[in-house]
Amino acid sequence: MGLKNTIFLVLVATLMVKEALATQHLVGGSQGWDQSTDFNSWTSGQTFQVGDKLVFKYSSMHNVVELGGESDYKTCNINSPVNTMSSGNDIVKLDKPGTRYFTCGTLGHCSQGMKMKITVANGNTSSSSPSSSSSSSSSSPTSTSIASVSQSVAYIVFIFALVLNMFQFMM
Ligand SMILES: [Cu+2]
Repeated sequence: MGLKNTIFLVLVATLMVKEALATQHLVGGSQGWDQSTDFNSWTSGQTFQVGDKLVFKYSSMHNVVELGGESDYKTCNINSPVNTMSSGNDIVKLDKPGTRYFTCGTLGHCSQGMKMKITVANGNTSSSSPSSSSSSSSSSPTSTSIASVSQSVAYIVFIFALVLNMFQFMM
């Protein structure tokens, strides 16, 4: 009984830590994916880490084209895209570190500045296998303030769960 509870609580705490570390970035903030949005200033206020997600919200006059590299990005060449999305509510998972390039495929929008370049940092590198011990997820590096705040909340929950279990063993 006690052991089952411990395993359960450790699993819950591990999930919470991982969830707290993954951020969903609403691209462009409240203005969304639009040619009036200043994407340079938006991206400069964000920290992108592996496991995070980008959420593109936009009207039907736009779409999302992921470009393969810097030269296509600079010249607004959308003829060899890596990926194209057009649902109006697209989610892009940042599954590996590196630079990614996005623009809009509507004629003229890229040259009007509707494009962004993001750098994904290798954040939480703990293995994704569910059998990994809880200690691996507690060895994350210190990062931005928002991430570390949510991280410490998750820690408190985790420690609380452990203490709660120790009490159950003593009963
Ligand atoms: Cu557009």
